[in-house]
Amino acid sequence: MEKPIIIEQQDRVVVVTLNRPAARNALNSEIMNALVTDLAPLDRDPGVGCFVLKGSDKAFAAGADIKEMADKSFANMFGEDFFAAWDRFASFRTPKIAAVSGYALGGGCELAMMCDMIFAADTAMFGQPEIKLGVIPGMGGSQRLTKLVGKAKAMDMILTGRMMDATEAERCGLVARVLPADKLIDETLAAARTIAGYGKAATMAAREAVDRALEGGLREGILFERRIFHALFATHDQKEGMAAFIEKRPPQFQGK
Ligand code: CO8
Repeated sequence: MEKPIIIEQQDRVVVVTLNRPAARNALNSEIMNALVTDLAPLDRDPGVGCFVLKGSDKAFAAGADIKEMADKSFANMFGEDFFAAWDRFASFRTPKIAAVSGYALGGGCELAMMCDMIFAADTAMFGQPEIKLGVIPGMGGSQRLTKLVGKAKAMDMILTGRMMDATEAERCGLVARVLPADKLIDETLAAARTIAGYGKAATMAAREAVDRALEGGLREGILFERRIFHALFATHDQKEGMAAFIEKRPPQFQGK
């Protein structure tokens, strides 16, 4: 049987490929369980500095698996706390980049938004079409999309179910970079290698600090950022990074 995800490590970068191309990478429980279980030890591994999550050329992921959900009752969904395990993926502390080519719809768009940033091929199409199925986003989309693109665009996407192309997604802040489809993976890997080349304590701290800007109030976020900034002065990498700058040489980060 095909594996639900493929994991390949290239030095300090781990590339994860969603592997249900025939079903447009519809996210079923198997994919979810594999992602949270198989990536957990890599997330804790100091030798892993960045994750890249990708799908196929046609689809990053076309949403939660509709066939798996269709017959469930409220009691099933609530009782199982269906899809709650995705929160574990979102809370991985290693920086993660979504490389989106083709469709990122429903849960696929929500999965991309759980990553720290999205690089999109010029073929990418984003959407939260759940309204067409009689439901609403269920993997954090109503919250994350609104934080990322603002109320006007989020309401437009979620209430009409329309798709947004890569250019619009970049313009409204959903996407960090738009790239020609044939350059997507190389450019994403280059960024991932850059991130993985820095000290992991600093990159983990940086993403947590940025997330605070979205998750809490400004006052609390600024204090949180300042305290983490102070704390990084206890690391080897801060001493090394600043010394290397002053001595005009490349830094040798050790992740501690
Ligand atoms: N679920 C299950 N199967 C899917 C899904 C999906 N989301 N998307 C595509 N597939 C399957 C199709 O059924 C088809 O299967 P088969 O070959 O057996 O007929 C196969 O993938 C290929 O699909 P298409 O022939 O439709 O491929 P196209 O390239 O013509 O179209 C699209 C691609 C536009 C992506 C189209 O497949 C589509 O619209 N898919 C559904 C998109 C959608 O509605 N997504 C939202 C799903 S709901 C959701 O994500 C809620 C998340 C929160 C849940 C959390 C609960 C707590």
